[in-house]
Amino acid sequence: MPRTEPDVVVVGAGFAGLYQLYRLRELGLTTRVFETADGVGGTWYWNRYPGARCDVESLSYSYSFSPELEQEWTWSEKYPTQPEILAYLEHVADRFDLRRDITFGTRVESCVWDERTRRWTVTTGSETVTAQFVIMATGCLSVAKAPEVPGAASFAGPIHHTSHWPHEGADVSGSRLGVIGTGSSGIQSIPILAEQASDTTVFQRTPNFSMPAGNRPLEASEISAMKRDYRAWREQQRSSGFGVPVPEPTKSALEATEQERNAVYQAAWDQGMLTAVMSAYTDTLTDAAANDTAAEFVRGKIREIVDDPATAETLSPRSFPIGTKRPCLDTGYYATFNRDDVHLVDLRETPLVEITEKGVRTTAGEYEFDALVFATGFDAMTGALDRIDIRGRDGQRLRDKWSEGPRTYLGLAVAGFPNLFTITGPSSPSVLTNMVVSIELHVEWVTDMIAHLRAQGLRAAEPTPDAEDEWVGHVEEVGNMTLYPEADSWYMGANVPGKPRVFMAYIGGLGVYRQRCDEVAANGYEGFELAS
Ligand code: NA7
Repeated sequence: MPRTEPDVVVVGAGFAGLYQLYRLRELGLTTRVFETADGVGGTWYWNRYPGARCDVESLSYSYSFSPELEQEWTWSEKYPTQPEILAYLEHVADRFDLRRDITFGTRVESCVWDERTRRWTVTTGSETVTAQFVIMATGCLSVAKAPEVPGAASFAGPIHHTSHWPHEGADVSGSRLGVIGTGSSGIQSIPILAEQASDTTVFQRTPNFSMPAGNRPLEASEISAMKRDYRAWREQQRSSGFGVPVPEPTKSALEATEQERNAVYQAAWDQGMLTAVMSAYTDTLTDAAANDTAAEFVRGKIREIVDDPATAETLSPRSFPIGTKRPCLDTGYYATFNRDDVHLVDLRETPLVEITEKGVRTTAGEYEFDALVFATGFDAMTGALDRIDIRGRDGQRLRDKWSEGPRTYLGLAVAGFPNLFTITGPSSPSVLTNMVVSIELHVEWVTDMIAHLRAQGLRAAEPTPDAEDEWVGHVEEVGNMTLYPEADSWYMGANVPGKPRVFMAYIGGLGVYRQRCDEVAANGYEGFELAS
């Protein structure tokens, strides 16, 4: 029988939830994991659209905690596909016998702190359990959002959201297809969808910077070299800025001649790596003029690839600095617009008005389709937490506390919400890094803290308001030293109407952040109030 009074409840069974369960079990704690989906995988369970891939290389985007797992799993391509990542996570769940503590098909509806018992009451649709600790492994990109226009229910054909793609696949062959959204999901799927559909129209609100992924099968020799050197590589990952070791730039873009710069950017472009162009110089993310040299290089590439100059210009981002919205890696995205059966609609010129029975209406008129794809992204970072009724001390609701933007200590814990931890929570490096490395950091840190509390006979831990204020201020200060706040990005909450405009990630670097977390622990969990 599953326990109704486990030591810990973990919400979510993606990369974070699975590893958290593994660690807690190692500590000898009883754990219940609740997962909305019918299987493990989190993001990689839901995002099954054609072309879905991670944009961090396979050999880096995997757990480091088990050298045996590293040796026995073999990735097939430079960038892993969604089915391969999901197969990996299913393998992890089976290998470590994790499923027996996971309740699938179950959404957590509320978590309420009881000061008297120092326990959380967690309610799902079907049961109520109490636990000493609640760990939110709910993911940063797990609540999908639709375009904010009326009428979707009236459309006569199918509408597929990229993040809820049908498990059996969606056959768009021979269809007139409309796609709304040109973020990573749109950019990855549009080239494949356009090959299947008879005619494809892409509705673009903001053009994005994208670079060729240069995806390819992995050579046996590079796999064995990595398997040989995995330990050293993992160490470098852990101390790197983004969770992917890259050479640190030493020079300002403005100190280089245009010719030098273009050679450097070309090499970065050819490398097919997400951060290569942005990390070629020291000041790309902090100085507008330096940034524009990289942005202009990519715009030049768009002009080279796209035959029609007007289409190339529409596809060229000009409203935000490169890197301040998540850039994309693609396979043939810009060239897709050279096809006669692919059309681009600029929603800045002619905004969306509504979805109709026949298709999509903009201010320029109605477009008729047989099927629609919404590649319109997520209520990121806070969306999943906001949807659970989380009430801390004195009945305070987390969503009320965060009404002006998320406030956390280290992105890990929240003042007023004892024994609640957020894996890759807002104001941690999370989405600016290789997520698996950030997840491992948080899971290990939280597990160590719980072990410390139990060893000391302590029952509760909670950040002090001062520690939280200091961290929130620091995250903002570091963010303001960069160009990130200039973009209307999901990092800023700007893609969701009415959401407070706050930079929700920590850009100080993963290695620096790790040191800070380690220091906090070494100083007896400085900034936390520990209670018996
Ligand atoms: P993104 O990156 O948030 O992209 C969503 C796209 O949908 C983007 O082009 C949006 O335009 C567009 N969008 C969203 N709402 C609307 C409305 N109402 N009207 C028109 N266009 C709209 O989500 P993805 O799923 O592509 O990628 C998410 C992350 O997954 C990605 O960053 C990687 O980290 C992996 P906008 O730019 O807001 O003007």
